[in-house]
Parts: sequence; structure tokens; C-alpha cells
Amino acid sequence: MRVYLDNNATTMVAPEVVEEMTPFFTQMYGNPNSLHKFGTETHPYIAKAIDRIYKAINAADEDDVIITACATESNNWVLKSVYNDVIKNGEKNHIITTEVEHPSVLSTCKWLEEQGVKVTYLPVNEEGIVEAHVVKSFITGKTALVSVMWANNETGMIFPVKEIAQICRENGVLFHTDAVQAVGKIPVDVQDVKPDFMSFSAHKFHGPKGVGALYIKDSQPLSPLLHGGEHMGGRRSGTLNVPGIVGMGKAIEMATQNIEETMAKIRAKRDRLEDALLEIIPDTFTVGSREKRTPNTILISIRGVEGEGMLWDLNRYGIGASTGSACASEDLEANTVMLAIGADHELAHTGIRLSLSRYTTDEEIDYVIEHFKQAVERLRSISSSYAKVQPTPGGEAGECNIHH
Ligand code: C6P
Repeated sequence: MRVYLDNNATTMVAPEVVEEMTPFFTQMYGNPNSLHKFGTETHPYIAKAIDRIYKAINAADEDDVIITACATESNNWVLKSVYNDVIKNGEKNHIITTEVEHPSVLSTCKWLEEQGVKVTYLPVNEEGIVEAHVVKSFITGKTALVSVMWANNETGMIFPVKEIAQICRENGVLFHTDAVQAVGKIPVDVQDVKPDFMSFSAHKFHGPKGVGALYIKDSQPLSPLLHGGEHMGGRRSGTLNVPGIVGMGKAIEMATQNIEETMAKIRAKRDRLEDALLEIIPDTFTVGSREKRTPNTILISIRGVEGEGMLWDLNRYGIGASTGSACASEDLEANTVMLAIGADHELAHTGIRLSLSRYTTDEEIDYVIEHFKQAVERLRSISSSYAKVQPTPGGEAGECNIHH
């Protein structure tokens, strides 16, 4: 059996999405900027896709949604443009973000620091989020931008973005949110939350890879990242990725229609898996309370079992999971979010992220429960560090914040 539980890294493209994309590879392959029929016949399909994206996030007509190649691009673009447009020649020179953002935000912030920008990296609390009042306490007259993710990719924890956006508005500060792990998992309504900028990516909600988006409230000016043509209203040059745009439109529509119902089913499977693992495997805990997490995500720590070893054993059983962000999977470092929420180094090496999708079945969950236990037993039997900490008084399985 093969079970894919790494849906926060990427997802299977929905068959209906593939079907809608297919004609744009071999039949309607014209460049949308060409004046002949081959080009112009793509226009209604692009318009329909953009319309679906607007509807899915409840964007207003006066807002802009620009198609990018990925959320990494969207995140880079916002941060670098705020630097170019607001910081470089103005009075403000300060950006606030969190310690647990995706590397596409954190690395860009590091680069901005090299350009002389002052960046505050807010620590998260023991649940793995930053509370709005903490953001407020760091805003000064020099703050140009706050960038806080909507949901974390490793823990699934949902941040109070609505309150943070309001605080930013009240203080005349721009607010960007990386909503990559929120769109398609929880309702995302830009009229309700009111971010100035929002990044998201099609391959996280059963769309194709290589296509993302940047939402811009009221189409406010943002200097282009890519120069060279009139594409996307001159804001992002490059021949349009028509199959990708069509696929993103179909995928976001499917992912957001009946989202509550779909997510209730995913949540039930996630909770069953989590309950079973916590019950049958001693000395395990999951990070963050379930109600405050995206419904598909578990970050589980298994005392005495190194995440990489566990991944390898799971992989042998055909189960795909991860120790955290796929972008940081090659450095074998401790889970950065677990470190940020206060785990010691040893514990931060024991995190396993399990992320479900609407295609995850009950049979797959049963299979994972059985083989997860076997893998833990094998690894603990050869672990010197687990022998040292046993037995733990009181059983110690549960959903909790990290104590060390
Ligand atoms: N996170 C993970 O395993 P792209 O792939 O560029 O469209 O998205 C990047 C990105 C940005 N923000 C967040 C919160 C993300 O989770 C990701 C992708 C994957 O967690 C791959 S590193």
C-alpha cells in the first residue's frame, strides 16, 4: 500500500483539474497576447479562472489578483516591493514578521537586513502562534510592513490574522499574510480579514505546481518584480501559464466549495489518527490544540525516535510523511517550529508532520496506525536515548505544549 500523508508539502492534482488543463497543452496552446484566434480563444478561459479565484477568496472588483509562479515568488515580491516603494526613499525602515514563517519570507527578510532594513522576528508562544497584542507592542512609527502567516505549514496552527490586520490598519502599517496553508483548508475571506497582500499557491489545494497568486487589496501600487511586458497589467511580465491558470481556477473552486463539509470529514480522519497514535504509543504528544489547527495537520513528537529514522521506516512501509517543511528537508536540522515553541534540541529532532487531504481514506488511516506503531517500536528498541528516559510517570501521551 502507498499512503501519502505529506499534503502540506504538495498535493495530488485533482483529476477534474487535469481534465480542464489538458486542452491548453495540445489544442488551445496560443499565446494569450497574440492577436490571432490561437491567442484570443484562450481569453474566456483565463477570465473564468481568474473569476473563480476572486470568488474563492471573496476578492472585490477593485482588488487585484496577480498570477505568479509560486508562493515563494509572491512572498519575495511583496517584501522586496515594500522595500523599493515604501522603505528605500521614505521615513520607514522596519518590518515585523515571526520566527516561524516559511523560508521564502525569512530568507527575504535576511536579505532585506543586508540592505539596511530593521526586521523584528517575533517569537511564538507555547502553542506556536503570535498573538495580536504582541504584534501591536512592536509596531513603531517606523514600521512599514507586518508579515504574518495565516496558518503554519509544520504545526497547522492558525494565526489571529484578522486582529493583526486591524491593528496594522489602525497604525497605518501594511499587512501581508502568507495564506499558502490556509486556502483550501479553512475559509479564507479577504473582505473579512482585510489583508493588504496575500500569497497562495495552487499545488497546495490539488492544483498544478508552478502557479501561485498574489492578492493586492484595492490594487494598490506595487513595483513589478519582473519587467519586460504588459502581462498582468504590467505588474508581472512573462507569457501567461494558461494551463496553470486554468488549473488553479478549477482547483480553488473545488477546494473552497463546501469547504466546511469536506474539512469536517478530513478532521474526523485526522482526529482518529491522532487519538490512536497518542493512545497506542507511550511518550508521544502533538503540538497545538486541534481546534486552532488546520483540520488536516498533525505534528507529533515521539520521545526517543529521531524524525529522520522514523521517516525512513515509514517510507519502507510506503507511507510518505515529513519532519517539517519540505524546503528544509535536506539539512537534517531540528524542527525549527518545535525549537521556536520551546522544545529542547533532542525533542525538536523527533517531530513528524502528517498532513491529510480529501483523498485520504479510512483504510489508509488504519494502515498508518498499524505501521506507525511498528516503526516506533523498532526504533525505540535500538534507541539509547529512549531507554534513558523510560519509564515516564503517568503515561504521558497527549496533546500539549512542549515542556522541557
Ligand atoms: N511549504 C512544506 O513542505 P511554493 O512552493 O513556493 O508555492 O510555496 C512555498 C510556501 C510558502 N509558504 C508556506 C507557508 C508554505 O508552506 C510553502 C510551501 C512546503 O511545508 C514546501 S517547503
